[in-house]
Amino acid sequence: MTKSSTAAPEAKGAKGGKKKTAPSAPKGKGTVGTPGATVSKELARRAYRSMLEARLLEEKLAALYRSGKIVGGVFLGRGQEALSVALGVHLRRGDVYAPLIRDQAGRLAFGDTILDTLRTYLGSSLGSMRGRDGNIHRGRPSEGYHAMISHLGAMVSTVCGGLMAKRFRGETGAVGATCIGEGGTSTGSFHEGMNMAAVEKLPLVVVVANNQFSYSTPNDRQFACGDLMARAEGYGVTGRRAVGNDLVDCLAVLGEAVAAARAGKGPQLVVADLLRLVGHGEHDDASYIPSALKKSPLGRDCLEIARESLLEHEWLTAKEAADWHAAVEKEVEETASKVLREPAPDPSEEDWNAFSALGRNGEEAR
Ligand SMILES: Cc1ncc(C[n+]2csc(CCOP(=O)(O)OP(=O)(O)O)c2C)c(N)n1
Ligand SMILES: [Mg+2]
Repeated sequence: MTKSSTAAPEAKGAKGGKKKTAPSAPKGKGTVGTPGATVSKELARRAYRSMLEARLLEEKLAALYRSGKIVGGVFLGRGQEALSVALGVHLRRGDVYAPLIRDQAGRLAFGDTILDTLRTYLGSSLGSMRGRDGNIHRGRPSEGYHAMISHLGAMVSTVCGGLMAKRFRGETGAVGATCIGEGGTSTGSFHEGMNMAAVEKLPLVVVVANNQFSYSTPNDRQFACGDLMARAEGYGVTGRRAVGNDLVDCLAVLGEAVAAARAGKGPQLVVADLLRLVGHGEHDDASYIPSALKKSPLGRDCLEIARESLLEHEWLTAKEAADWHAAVEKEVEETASKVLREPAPDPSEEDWNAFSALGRNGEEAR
């Protein structure tokens, strides 16, 4: 697969920042939209930084995969970082978050680190998964960061479960969120989770990243309803639309969705159109995606749009953009070199047991 690497932005220098009103989301059938929603400079900068980290980290993961250093599949979120980060950045400690395979940006915004990501992919025993899982099935459930079971709808239910548990414990103010592909919305799991969330009026935010393909299956072979927004009405939840490759719009729409869920307004379904700019996984050359689609506005790179938009708003200077790029690149390279030298798990010391919380000698497993 040919894939250009993310070029370092040119440093040109620009002025300081100010607060701007985000563009309102384009209106479509059933759209609630976000007229007048504001996005702060600080939020936009944090989001852009996480997008940049995700992009450069994933480029490194792709290179490590191609050089045979990563065992198993590698699934990347190139082109989907704006939407992903916009969800992660609006969540806070105590919330429940279940990212999927294209959510490296959201994960970093939620508090995951470049170090732990590399430790997981490279099978280091020092990572949070202790070298037992190769890629995206990682999380810290006790911190509300769910480890992915499947990309195809299962996580809507686990987030609902986390929110129900909080309700039973009398905890208030938390939001639960997950992202899903448009293909995943065709599954029974998605339907059951959404329906339960609607009936229970859970503070759930489900973001549909409509990247036009489910692996190689195009949307006209995936659903017949024309517009996924129509599903919100069917479930009896609020529907919103975001421009999937526009960071400022995603931040505004997701900000409203998360705030509405937190304020007790029930489940929020956000639908965003975009294009993944890589294959389904690094084993896939994505040759089934028509070049006309790649050249359409949908195929524009969200990282470039975000950078241009932050420069235009004077929320970021060109020098900062270049410095951030260099700093993140350095961090990724140095962290990868360090993790490549870390120990793999030792099978003779493993105490993992699928059916018991007790270790080999009867002591509580870690
Ligand atoms: C039950 C099941 N069938 C097939 C797969 C393989 N699979 C994983 S993701 C995927 C496509 C998902 O498409 P979509 O939901 O649109 O998400 P995207 O990959 O586009 O982000 C497929 C076929 C699977 N993991 N589980
Ligand atoms: Mg898809």
